[in-house]
Amino acid sequence: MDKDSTLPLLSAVRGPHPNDATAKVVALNADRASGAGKPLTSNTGVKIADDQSSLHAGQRGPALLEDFFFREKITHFDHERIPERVVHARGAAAHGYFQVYKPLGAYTKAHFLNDPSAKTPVFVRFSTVGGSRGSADTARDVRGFAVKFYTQDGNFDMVGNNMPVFFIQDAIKFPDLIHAVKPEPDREIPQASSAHDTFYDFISLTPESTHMLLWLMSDRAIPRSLRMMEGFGVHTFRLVNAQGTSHFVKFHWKPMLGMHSLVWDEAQKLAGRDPDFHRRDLWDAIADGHYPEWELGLQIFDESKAASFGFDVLDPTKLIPEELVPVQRVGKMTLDRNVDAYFAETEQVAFCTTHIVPGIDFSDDPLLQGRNFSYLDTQISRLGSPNFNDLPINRPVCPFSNNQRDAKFRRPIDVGRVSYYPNSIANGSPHEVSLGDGGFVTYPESVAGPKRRARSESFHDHFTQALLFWNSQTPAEQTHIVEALRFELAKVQIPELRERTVGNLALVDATLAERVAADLGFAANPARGMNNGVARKHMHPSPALSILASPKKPSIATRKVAILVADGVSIGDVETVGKALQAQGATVAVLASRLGHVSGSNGATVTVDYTIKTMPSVVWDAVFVPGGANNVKALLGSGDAMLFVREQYKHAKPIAAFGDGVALLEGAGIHTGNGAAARALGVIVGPAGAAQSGEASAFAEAIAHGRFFNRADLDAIPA
Ligand code: HDE
Repeated sequence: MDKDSTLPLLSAVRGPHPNDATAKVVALNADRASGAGKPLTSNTGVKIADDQSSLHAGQRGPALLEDFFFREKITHFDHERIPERVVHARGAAAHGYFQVYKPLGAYTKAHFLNDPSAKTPVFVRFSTVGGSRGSADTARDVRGFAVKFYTQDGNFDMVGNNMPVFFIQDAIKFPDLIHAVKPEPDREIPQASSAHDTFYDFISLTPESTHMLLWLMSDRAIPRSLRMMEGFGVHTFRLVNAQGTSHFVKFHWKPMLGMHSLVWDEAQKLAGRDPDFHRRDLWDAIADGHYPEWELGLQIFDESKAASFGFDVLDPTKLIPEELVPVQRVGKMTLDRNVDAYFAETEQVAFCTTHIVPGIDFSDDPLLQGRNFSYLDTQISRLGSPNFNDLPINRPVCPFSNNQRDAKFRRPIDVGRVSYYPNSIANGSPHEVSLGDGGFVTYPESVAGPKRRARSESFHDHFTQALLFWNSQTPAEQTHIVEALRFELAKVQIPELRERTVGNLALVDATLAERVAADLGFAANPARGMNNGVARKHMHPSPALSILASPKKPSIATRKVAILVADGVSIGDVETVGKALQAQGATVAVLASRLGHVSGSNGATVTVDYTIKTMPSVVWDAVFVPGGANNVKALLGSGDAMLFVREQYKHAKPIAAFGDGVALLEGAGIHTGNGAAARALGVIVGPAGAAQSGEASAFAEAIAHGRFFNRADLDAIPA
């Protein structure tokens, strides 16, 4: 490195709207406004000469009612909040596009699934479920994964989650579930956490939720990044082709970066250190040109195949193992543009499960049927009017016309005398459209039977798939589930709730229940669970349900690596490792106790990107400690640096140290002994001096691998 030079460590290609040029996106952007270079005016366009003082009588007298500038501004401000979403209040969103790989006409007539040349604009909002709008991103929770496709045939909203099943089978239980998980109503505690009595009271009395409870306690509930999680439509839907033939379908989103998760201690610390961790990660990745991508996956099957599964595909507490029906990857979604205005876009976007297009239809899943009522209703409450689809972020990009009129915030100025159909005064316009010309026709499914208020018997097996999920996890993931349950249940105050929950777990698997109970001071007892007498069946484990067993691309793209430095650092080490990792797409930054420059052992300097205090261990995927005797002496004397490497180790992250840098790891209690053994634990130790490229690539491999849960002594590390 040249004297005074800096590694261009933080690539910042933050250009405006890279896809502004495409016609469809321009349509979405039609309402974008900027005040740049323009005069300040009132909302009616009157130019404002003084925005610093309100109008008063005399020099020190009272305010005057006639101050229309002041009143307009304050009144607007007083009304700047709308009700937050009753669930999924905390979110982050981005624009992008979807492209299908090849026509899917055999299954669906939906245009956007048939034209590989079409880039269908999308808007995607990710969210947590339980917390309020200001809560932390890294809460243990389900993540919402809602995609609005602005297709030529109208908007299609795929309002999914990052887990393929749900807690309940019937929508009438949704208010109860949400009341139970939200802060308790008398004290409004705890925020964004399921670890409390009311949740476990409800959940343990609702054994159908046991499968989803295990997902919630798994690493799926603490994703490393919104860009590194799967998405699911959850319910069974229908695809309908031009001949009117229907197939069932389950929707999947597969992240191109593979799946990665946090560990629980890290997630909790992040909630304080950077409550915007996921939002920031998504924003920065897109701003830096690292566009997140997912492949759309479809599990397609027909009624007779569905009948052979041994569970009901209309039951949203069940999934279809990929080994039973493979996931076909049919297209790719790319998010390439951040929002301009959080409120106008992320807050005002209105997803409805009823927003479907010809070629897609509902199944009779009772949860989906209930959702089909709820979303339209909630948007009217949140956005104040049935005209919410007139908001720029919700408007279709295809033409639309009908006889709906008026209501609050009506935006179009409808022309003419006719607001009804049929009519002759407007020559029958706007007119109905036949099936052949793209009119939506509901799939004519036969229905029969008495009206009844009861669950189908085919919904009664609550534990088979919970066991499938448990058996499909790697040992490390099973341990995380056990630890999460112990954590949550130890926060529960009423002993009976703990025992009933563990009783349900015992109905899934005796070992699971015993391991959880071991820390809670009682013995697991299946008789305490909610056994409805339906025998649990055996299903073959499904490796696709495990994050760690799922195949990953060996990539370190967008992973964040910290280099800890102080005066006297070996610049050669910083360069070798920094450049090697950057060349593979990682984000590398230099951290020291203060901003500015540190001087290297050879007289050159390195620019410091962040202080260790402001960007602590939990926000990084890996750490490198370069050599340099004075460098390491200073770091050994820094509690922040010591905590940093300890936490990296405790959170199972890859660590590398060269030359004198190894002393910092040893000082922190990290075993660096036998090189090969340490390497297998994700600790890469290199020599002092120049020839370290082998170690640099071993470090990159360790970062691509992710976490090293094979470290046996994690609990002993004091961090
Ligand atoms: Fe939702 N859900 N939900 N939900 N849901 C809402 O709509 C509801 C369910 C999901 O980013 C609400 O606009 C009922 C399953 C996402 O804006 C509301 C039931 C799945 C989002 C609502 C469910 C979801 C919501 C609250 C049980 C995964 C956020 C605010 C029958 C497939 C969308 C709003 C966004 C939001 C109702 C269950 C996903 C109240 C009644 C299952 C991703 O309408």
